[in-house]
Amino acid sequence: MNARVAMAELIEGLSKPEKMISPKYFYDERGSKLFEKITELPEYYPTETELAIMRDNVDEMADLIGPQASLIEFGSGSSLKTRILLKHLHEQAVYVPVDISEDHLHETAESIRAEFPELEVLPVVADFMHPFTLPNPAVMPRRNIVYFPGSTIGNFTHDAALELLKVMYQEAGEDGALLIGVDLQKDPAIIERAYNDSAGVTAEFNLNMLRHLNREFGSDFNLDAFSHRAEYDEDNGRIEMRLTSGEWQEVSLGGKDFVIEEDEAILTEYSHKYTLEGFAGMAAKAGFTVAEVWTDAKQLFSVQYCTRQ
Ligand code: AVJ
Repeated sequence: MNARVAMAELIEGLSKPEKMISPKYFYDERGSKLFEKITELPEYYPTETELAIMRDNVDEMADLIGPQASLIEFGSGSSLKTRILLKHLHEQAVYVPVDISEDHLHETAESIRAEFPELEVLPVVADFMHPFTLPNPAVMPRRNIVYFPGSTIGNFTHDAALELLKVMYQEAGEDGALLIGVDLQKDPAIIERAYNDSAGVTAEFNLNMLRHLNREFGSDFNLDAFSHRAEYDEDNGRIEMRLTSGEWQEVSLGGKDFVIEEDEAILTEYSHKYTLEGFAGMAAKAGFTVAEVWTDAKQLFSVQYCTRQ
């Protein structure tokens, strides 16, 4: 994303009645490391639960996907989950990671190539919120499988999530399918604990967003004044993460000044949790049928295989 567009978007968010900053600004180098640490926390159940679901069911997934598929990952994961899937696919044909960050993408592509020398890896630099052109592989794949692990879908409001599913529908093509990780609604106490860990890593991750903006966009947020909040909103089925300023401050960004009142909060992230019915309903609006759902014994998390209707 170009710097001028990013600046305009940041200014727009900070000009809203409730100030907000997109969760994509979490992920500078330090932020990515902090997220890694989050995934290893005892309270943060999504990563290890999804990984276990993949490990336990990957053979069945590979059978459903069939041979010579093109795996199109939205976001350049290079995660363990992706590797497990690639390892088990039958006659794996092509891996297409799609990401807006070129650096990250090429790093991913290189490490996947090193691990899977037979696999054709064709990275695409694109903003996957909008349709993009798929690369031409050496051997025509039998079908496209869009892969979207990690419950990243949770970051999007229901409207935006539906738009994204429509792009996935289009990229999957005629006989294609979607394999997606979706975090589930459950006892709010379990969810709130996952976003308010006792070691304070999530708080540090949240705060790092402002550190990132200060460095990259020349703003002057007083980091010391902010504290981390994460609350589960049961009506909307989502975690809402905020940074609350304990003091009045005036922040300048891109030539504009923003007043932050004492105890005013900036919204930094939504993390939506779904019921199985809720997700199926949204997927149906995008043209998908949920054909298979795998969960863990406690029904904390799901991986869902969706075919085009
Ligand atoms: C990467 C969006 C799936 O929502 O759980 C973790 C990000 N934020 N702890 C999530 C996150 C705070 C994470 N996602």
